[in-house]
Amino acid sequence: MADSAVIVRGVGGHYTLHRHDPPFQGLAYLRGILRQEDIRPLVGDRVEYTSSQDPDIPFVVEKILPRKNVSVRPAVANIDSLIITVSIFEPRPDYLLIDRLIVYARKNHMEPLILITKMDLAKRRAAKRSSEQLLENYADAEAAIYEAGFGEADADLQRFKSHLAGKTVAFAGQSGVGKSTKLNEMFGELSETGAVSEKIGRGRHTTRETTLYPIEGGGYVADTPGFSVLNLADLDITWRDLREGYAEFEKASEPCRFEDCRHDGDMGCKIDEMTIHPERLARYRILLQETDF
Ligand SMILES: Nc1nc2c(ncn2[C@@H]2O[C@H](COP(=O)(O)OP(=O)(O)OP(=O)(O)O)[C@@H](O)[C@H]2O)c(=O)[nH]1
Ligand SMILES: [Mg+2]
Ligand SMILES: [Zn+2]
Repeated sequence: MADSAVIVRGVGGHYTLHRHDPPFQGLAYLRGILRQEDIRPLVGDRVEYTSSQDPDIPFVVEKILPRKNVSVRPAVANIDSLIITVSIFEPRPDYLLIDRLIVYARKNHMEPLILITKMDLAKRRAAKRSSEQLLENYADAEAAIYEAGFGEADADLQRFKSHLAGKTVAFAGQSGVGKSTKLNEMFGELSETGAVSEKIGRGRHTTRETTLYPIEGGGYVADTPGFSVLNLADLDITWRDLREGYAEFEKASEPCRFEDCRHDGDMGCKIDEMTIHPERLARYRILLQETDF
């Protein structure tokens, strides 16, 4: 009889399995047949496992259950929400990256969420402008926006945490925006409960591997290596996927009626700066060039 669990970590062919209810955690290797089939198990995969004869690695993964979705960068399966993390200061927001991640999340049936960090630095004029510009750009993008920072500026973090309860969520965003820091602030107590065997890397330690941390009360959160390069064509995103990634186009009071319209300034197209924030529209048109099919 095989039980099921979730892969929360994979290093050198060894996988840590976890289940919330009934509680279970253990180390497993992969059944040979799965290795031959060249299936690469991912963190987030739901698997069936049995006991092994090996006391050091007491379990065997027998089967990988069907995936809801797979994110490539970070490599995680079955993500419910993608936390697009952006800081208002060092590094400054990479708007094209945010736009790409929203499209990517929509296409892969993940809920896009925007977490704005370093709000405590909003007393600097440039940082404050960044936070305003973010809110303006994404006001109608149908991605919930939360603001967090050190000290009093982290008012939203607990509200954000409740939003995530029971879900499998992954942080994405440039290196240095505070993904590991916010994860620690929200779920830091995890490392003390013994739910995970090691402490989540803090502050200046750059994250190198993707690990899933069980969240108290159900769900998982993935800390991931930071990344800043993401090309839409590499992610199999077509121009139609791109267009569908923009809630603004659908919500327009005067929607474009052309079925095959790229909203690229074509004759008769109703999409313009009144439909969507001008900067977001300009970037959409840049991203169209990335989807060359
Ligand atoms: N002022 C301020 N600094 C922050 C905040 N959040 C994170 N930082 C700092 O930003 C730096 C980078 O934070 P990390 O959490 O390591 O960033 P990361 O996104 O995990 O980076 P990678 O793992 O490299 O992708 C650290 O020095 C943090 O202390 C914040 O809300 N306010
Ligand atoms: Mg990190
Ligand atoms: Zn159009």
